[in-house]
Amino acid sequence: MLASSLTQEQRLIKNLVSEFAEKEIKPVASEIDKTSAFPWEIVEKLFDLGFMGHFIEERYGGSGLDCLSYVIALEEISRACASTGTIVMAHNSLACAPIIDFGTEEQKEKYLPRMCRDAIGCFALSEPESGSDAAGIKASAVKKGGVYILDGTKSWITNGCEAKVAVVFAKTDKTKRSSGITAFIVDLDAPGISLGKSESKLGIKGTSTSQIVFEDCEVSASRVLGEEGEGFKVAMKTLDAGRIGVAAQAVGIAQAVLDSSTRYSQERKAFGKKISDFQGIQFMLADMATRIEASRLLTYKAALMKDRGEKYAKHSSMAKLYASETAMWVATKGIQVHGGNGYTTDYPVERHFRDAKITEIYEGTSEIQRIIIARQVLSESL
Ligand code: COS
Repeated sequence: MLASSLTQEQRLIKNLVSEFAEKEIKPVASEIDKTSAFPWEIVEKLFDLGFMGHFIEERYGGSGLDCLSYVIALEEISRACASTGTIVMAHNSLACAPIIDFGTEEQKEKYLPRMCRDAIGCFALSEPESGSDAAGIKASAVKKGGVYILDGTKSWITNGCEAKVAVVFAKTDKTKRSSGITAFIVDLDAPGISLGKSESKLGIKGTSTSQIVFEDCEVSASRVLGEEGEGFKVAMKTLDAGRIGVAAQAVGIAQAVLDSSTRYSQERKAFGKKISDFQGIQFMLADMATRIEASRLLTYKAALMKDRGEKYAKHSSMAKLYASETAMWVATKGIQVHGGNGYTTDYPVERHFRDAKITEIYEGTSEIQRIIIARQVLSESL
């Protein structure tokens, strides 16, 4: 997918986001990382620009845009600041998207206008003892008349501290694994909800990652998202799409490393010449650029398949797996190009290195992506 084959709208979005990211996000990215401060000012501007309601139809106040323009925007945002990319992604891919895809008209009218105006969303699936094994969650939702009583602790919730709305997964039938899970839309200011442990992380430090604790929390039966017992499929389909976003974020982080490494190699001198004149450095830059382009193409392909209504789960996992491992590889090489300087906080590559790591973990580890891809490959050969 060459830039020239993007639609005019997609090219416009690329230019708009890249200009915004360069001017407003990149200059403060290092400070966000150092202070671990949630970038409220930037997020408010992203709401105003329509990027927090990317997929939400215009009739609810959103931008009604496609997945390809989403990955283009996310790459540019994450290239400037991976923390901001994560906040945008958790909100759009994991909180808004399942409401768009599985919500009733009443649920959409109640939540989507707020979620493209100012209400940040989050996705509460993982638990202290259940990450990769999503069907093993223990949180329970017991039906009593017209309400469900939610109990349990959700862990690693991106945007957990700032979110107003959560898509929460709980067992409505504890005797079953995946088919006993139901998804709910939950207002986080309801009684019986509190924040638990807040994580201190290696990277994406401008994001909050916290536990959300539910104790005798009443949720109306009208907030069931999809059908009772269908929550696991809601989660899996949401993650199938969400992983394309993580791939785009990884491409953005890797591109930032390449930008920085290319610039550095043309400024830094050793043995009387610029280090970019040495083949050892040139080969690293060439390999970085090639792997990034391959990751971008896989990501664009998965996004296009989704936009065209084709089956895309295998391609989304392939894009996420390859782009995230590329980001980590590129970040390691980028530090090598920078030498001792790359190991210090004077240069941004050490931040990119720390930020890249999460893309191999969240929304399904690299090992989970390999399981999903292998299952598909094996079933296609039957
Ligand atoms: N879309 C729709 N349905 C899906 C699906 C998908 N992508 N993946 C699985 N299902 C369905 C299966 O078809 C099966 O349905 P039936 O019971 O009707 O046959 C059901 O869900 C159970 O599937 P499966 O047996 O494959 O579940 P597993 O427990 O083996 O788990 C993996 C599958 C490992 C893929 C899943 O647990 C997973 O993705 N884990 C990672 C979770 C994750 O990304 N966590 C991060 C949280 S957000 S930071």
